Amino acid sequence: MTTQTPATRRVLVAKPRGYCAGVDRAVQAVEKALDQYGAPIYVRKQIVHNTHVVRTLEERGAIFVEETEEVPEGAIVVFSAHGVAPAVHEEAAQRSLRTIDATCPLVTKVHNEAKRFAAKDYDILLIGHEGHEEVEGTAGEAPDHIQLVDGLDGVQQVGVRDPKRVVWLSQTTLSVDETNETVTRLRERFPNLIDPPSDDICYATQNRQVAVKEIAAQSELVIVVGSTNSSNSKRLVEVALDAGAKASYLVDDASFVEDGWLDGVTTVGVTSGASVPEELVAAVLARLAGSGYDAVEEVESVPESVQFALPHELRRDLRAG
Ligand code: 2E6
Ligand code: F3S
Repeated sequence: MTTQTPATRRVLVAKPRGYCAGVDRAVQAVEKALDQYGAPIYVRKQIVHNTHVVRTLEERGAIFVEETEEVPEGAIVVFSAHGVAPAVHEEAAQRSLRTIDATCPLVTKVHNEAKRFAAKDYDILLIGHEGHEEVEGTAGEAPDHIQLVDGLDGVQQVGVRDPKRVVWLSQTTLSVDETNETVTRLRERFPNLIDPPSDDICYATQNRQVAVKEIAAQSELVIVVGSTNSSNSKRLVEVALDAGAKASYLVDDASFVEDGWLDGVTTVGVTSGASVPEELVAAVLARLAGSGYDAVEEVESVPESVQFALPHELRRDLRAG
């Protein structure tokens, strides 16, 4: 008679995961503004799309508002990492607000591309998710020249003035594979479509997708830590499913992990979006260890070492102070 030993339950943790350079810079900008100027510091929109980050900063004295009109005259307001339209800068100046712009430099790069192509009178097809703050900010740079293409379904709705003068740009946090498909379809309609001068989907989005693909191919279940309004985190769930995971879920923290998800699962993959503090991943690993998944292996797919300097307004005052 042969006895079967149960397969070892294990966890594969993707690397890179979690904070990107733009999120680290934006969160630090609020923290350092609180240290330098004292509470309250106003922040327009969620500084990054993570409920835990927002709550922690609120506990330290940050006040999150939807629009600059909610900020008292003369107060300090931080603009979120997702960027703002020029009209928002103008409103803030009219209200004499002191602004700290925590827009990720890689979002600013896309704004600059939009301005440059609009100045040359190109039609710009901006691939992105309708209603997302980043897309609203980028489109606000040149509303007369930019049309939103929200995935494959948006391709047929686009109309351009001159098919020889059309460029596509994108939101920074899209699925690389889905965007390639959208571009292929756009190019079928507009064969002279120009590519962005460099990738708009940022390094952090791309690397986290490469890393989740690697663990998803070996896992029955992939848990992605991230908030429900985080575009890049949601894309990791889709990419994991496409890469072969039987199931994948987005969780804000360990308390959302359900026992039923683990039925019959030997290997669990774990990763996190670019706006997610590492302590939330550690808590998910502890939760899984409590269910017998205590063999943990980190799978590094791409080395990452990008860092950004703090916003210049803050650096100036930190130097002076
Ligand atoms: C700014 C730009 C891109 O929803 P999304 O993925 O865009 O945002 P976060 O805050 O979850 O991720 C970081 C980020 C900030 N990505
Ligand atoms: Fe910037 Fe990309 Fe992070 S655009 S905020 S580096 S996800």
